[in-house]
Amino acid sequence: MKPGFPVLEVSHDLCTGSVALLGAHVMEWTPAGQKPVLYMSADAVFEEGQPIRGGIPVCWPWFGGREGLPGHGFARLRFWELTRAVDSAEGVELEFHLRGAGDVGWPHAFALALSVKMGKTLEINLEMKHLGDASVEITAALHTYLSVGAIEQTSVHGLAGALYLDTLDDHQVKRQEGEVVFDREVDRIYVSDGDVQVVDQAWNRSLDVGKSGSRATVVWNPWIEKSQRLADLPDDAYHGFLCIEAANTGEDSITLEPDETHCLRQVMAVSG
Ligand code: TA6
Repeated sequence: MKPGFPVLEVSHDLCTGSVALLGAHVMEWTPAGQKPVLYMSADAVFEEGQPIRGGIPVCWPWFGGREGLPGHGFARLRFWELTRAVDSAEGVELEFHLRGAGDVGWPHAFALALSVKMGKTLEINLEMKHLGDASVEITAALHTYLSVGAIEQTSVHGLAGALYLDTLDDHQVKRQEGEVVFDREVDRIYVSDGDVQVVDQAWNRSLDVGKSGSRATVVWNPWIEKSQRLADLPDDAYHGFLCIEAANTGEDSITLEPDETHCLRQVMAVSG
């Protein structure tokens, strides 16, 4: 299904990619000579007001579900404005803005800026400025879907020993023993401000995922039953992706005073 709204296509010596104005949503990033790094569901829905299943959904001003409100906030459901596009030998830089005097479930003025630097690496910066007149608590995530050859032969390194909230087991606090591996649904909020490496044995490659402005890393794979339940995911989709999300959630929510800004950043590179 082709989007029914504007999508910026990037074609550069170092990579190809695309970014939708809906949600300033990075949909594709493929470094030259590589398989696509971002996963996009073959059953994704491209309609205003619907989240896109894949790429990098921007979850703001809340992460997760809220009664009667859109899951993961409204920012990914709004059309952003392209304010900057620069092509250079290092790649393409794009910047998008979303400003509002308030929105559904969020009666506060705000200004968001998302910058995308796409080349041999992919860097996403979400700058969130609170323009209201009292402090607010925000949760957010860059909800990145990464393509892998086979989830059963994929492991996430860099979280050994970290505490995490297991959202599938009553949000109990547990400690990660060894690398994160996948043989069931995984939906965990790790307490971590560090980088991780996704080791994809099937495609014989590793993805280095760094971040800043975040002390929570969400790791998600829907596994079989949830893949079958989600209408915008093929039944076997769990096999070919995982989410590694730079987040401010769990113990790492952000409190912003009026005119205060917070920046959430994620950087990806293919290594090995
Ligand atoms: O980041 C993990 C998660 O919160 C999962 O619980 C799952 O719901 C996923 O996000 C997808 O959320 P979405 O609203 O995009 O379907």
